[in-house]
Amino acid sequence: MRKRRGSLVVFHIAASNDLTGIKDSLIEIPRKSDSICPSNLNPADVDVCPEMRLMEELRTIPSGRISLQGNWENKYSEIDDLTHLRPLSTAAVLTCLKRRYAVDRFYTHAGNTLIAINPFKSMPHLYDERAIACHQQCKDVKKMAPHVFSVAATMYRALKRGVGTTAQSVIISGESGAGKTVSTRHVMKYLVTVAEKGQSSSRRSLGSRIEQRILSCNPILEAFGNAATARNRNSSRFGKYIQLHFDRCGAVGGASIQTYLLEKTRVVCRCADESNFHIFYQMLAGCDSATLKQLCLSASEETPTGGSTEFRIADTNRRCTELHLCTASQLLGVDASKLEGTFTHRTITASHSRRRSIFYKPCSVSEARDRLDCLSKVIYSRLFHWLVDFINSHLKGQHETDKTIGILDIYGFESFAVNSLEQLCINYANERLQQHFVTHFLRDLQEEYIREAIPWNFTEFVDNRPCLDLLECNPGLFALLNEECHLNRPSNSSVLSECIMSALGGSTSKVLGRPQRRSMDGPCFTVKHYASSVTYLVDGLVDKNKDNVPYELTELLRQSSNEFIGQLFAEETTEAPGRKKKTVLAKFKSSLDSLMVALNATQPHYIRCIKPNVLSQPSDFNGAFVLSQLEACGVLETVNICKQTFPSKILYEDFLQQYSVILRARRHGNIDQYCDANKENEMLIEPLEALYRKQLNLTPRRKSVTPKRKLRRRAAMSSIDHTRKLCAVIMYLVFGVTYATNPTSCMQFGRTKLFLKLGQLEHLEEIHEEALSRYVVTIQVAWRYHR
Ligand code: AD9
Ligand code: MG
Repeated sequence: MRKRRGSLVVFHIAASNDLTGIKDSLIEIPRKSDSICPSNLNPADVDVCPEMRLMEELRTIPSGRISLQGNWENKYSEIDDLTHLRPLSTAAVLTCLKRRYAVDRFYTHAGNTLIAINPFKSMPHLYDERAIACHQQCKDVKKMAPHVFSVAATMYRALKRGVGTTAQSVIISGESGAGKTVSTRHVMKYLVTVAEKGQSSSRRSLGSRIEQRILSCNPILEAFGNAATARNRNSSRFGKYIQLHFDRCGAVGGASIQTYLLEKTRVVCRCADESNFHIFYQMLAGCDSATLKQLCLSASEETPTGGSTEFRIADTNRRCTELHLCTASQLLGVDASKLEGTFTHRTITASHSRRRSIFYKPCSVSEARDRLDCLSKVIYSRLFHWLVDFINSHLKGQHETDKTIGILDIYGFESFAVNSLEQLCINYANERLQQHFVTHFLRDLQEEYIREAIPWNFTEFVDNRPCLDLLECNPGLFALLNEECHLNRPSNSSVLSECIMSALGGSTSKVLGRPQRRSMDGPCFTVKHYASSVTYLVDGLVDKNKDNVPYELTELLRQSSNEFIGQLFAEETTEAPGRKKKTVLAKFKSSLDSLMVALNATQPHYIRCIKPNVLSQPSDFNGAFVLSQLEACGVLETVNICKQTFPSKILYEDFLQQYSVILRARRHGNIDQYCDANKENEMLIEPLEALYRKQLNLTPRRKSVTPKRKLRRRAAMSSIDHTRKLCAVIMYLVFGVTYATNPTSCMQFGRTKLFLKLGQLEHLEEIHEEALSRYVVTIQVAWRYHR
């Protein structure tokens, strides 16, 4: 180890994406006494060797000569944004996250994405009123440590600023148990609190009602839609997109909730060690004895436990007694014998020569059992949707505005021992979100830079389009399964599996194949999702996709003497026999299409929730497990791109409209002089002109410029150029020397837009507010003077 001018000299990892190329190179970092804080951290300071333990975790990577010097661990934990890592490597990213996690810094920026690692322990001070107030008061997000509130604060400010796309959204993704739902709650709490605080006291009392309603809808929805699974004791079994509507002053005017595919099969069947929806247990534990009696329940009642299907069958047989039938018919408000009839006989309608005949065909035991299950599922799912509609009707605002913030919390990626249609849908939803990220950020952004003529090195990224094509295109998996449903014939799993493999899984297919090892009973196929490969059991796919609800069952419930049950089935959506029914996959796809349309109309923000270990334990950071999640969502590519990008973009006209007041407010004194923006501009433009031309590559080649050409060029450029010049002047006024010495560190001039670095817009906004108040005061003074 050598020392250079009192600074430590260390080995650091080569700028490769793995640890294989470890080499000792020398870099200099500040002395120990130098203060290192996120805002003044020099990127060069963060080159640190990862320790040996990291190497052990990344078993695939051969160990090399590494040594740790000084208090390096602290240096890593100070890095707030992974784009500051030099060199950027997988190991550096992982070490940084691990160090931060060890000192309870669970949030880290990865450019435009916030990485949130689940602490799995209660940290109330991180989310209390003080934390909210701190984020609300701080105008520049760059000055704050990364936090879920900083994403919410950025969205709220952008919404209030009202420049460019005002509608905002945050897409919270990650695997099951990673912390999406908890993050959603925090974002909502922040927005609602800040919006409420900003109102006058009279408006606040009016507004607080809606705000309280918005916050209290979460526990209700979670009671009915969440359940304990093997991966998460409070797993969301439905997806939700919550849109908060704001008025012009930034107060919450209303909200709406859109839900996606409730996993209703959980009511009747689930894996071992998993539970039913929370509400069943909550009711048994919390209802008073009179209510329990009314519902024919006792506190000692067992809800059916999970288990294999054979277990379930025995359970069902034991439970379906005469008494149960009577109780069910009494509660549902239908005739017991009619109810029994819907389980035991199917109705067949035949039409011939203008006459319709109805036949009743006895059902087999398994068919009767399916019908019983179907009854439970359909009642529960209708109840859930009624609840969502009810909540929505109470959150509806007076006026719809385009000032909205959407929060998407959708079930995390799933891969179980046995995967069926539910997992196929859940993983498809995650593929769509990943594709949104890929297209919106990794591809479109890079393409836009090229279009706008901004110097750019295109970064390659992993596109999950092939997997989506396999699932949703025609021919594709969904099309095949839907067709099988419409053929209306008993489906044979082996034949269907072969059909899928031969139609879609040719030797060239990179995303569909046969399972590597036999893990499930029955034919199955493996899809290579962006997160990992998942093997799906073919058995049951078609039936679940059909999701047939016997017509006679819904008809019976529609005529229920129980008003509420009758209401649930009043607007009968079940098609009468003979009509082609939309499958579950088709419905789910179209609901995701609409979601994507909604998201595309917003300025998206991303939170990637990461699960630090499989067992959901606090203070346990499993490097390999975290790495697989980071790789799956392309964090390294994101960081690479964000390092170079200018995340805020704004049309020149919008920029001037919003910030030209900064120009005017610069000058004090006489109002006439003050308003003479042109004079001011000319004074500032001159010194900037050369710099500006250089940046735009407009410097004319001396020899070729004749006076005539010069005049023509000036005339042509003057109108577009003038706008850009004014933008440059404003940037100079706000960012001063930083801008003058290195303009590209702040901004880039595109053909139509100005591109700014992270945090610049917030800083501009701060100056803008200050300028605005000064300008208003000056006008008031001048007005008084003139009077
Ligand atoms: V799933 O896809 O719905 O199965 P989520 O939603 O990603 O999953 P969830 O938000 O429910 O996971 O978090 C799982 C558990 O992690 C919670 O029940 C908490 O016990 C724990 N958690 C998550 N985030 C935090 C946090 N910020 N602080 C403390 C947390 N604990
Ligand atoms: Mg959840």
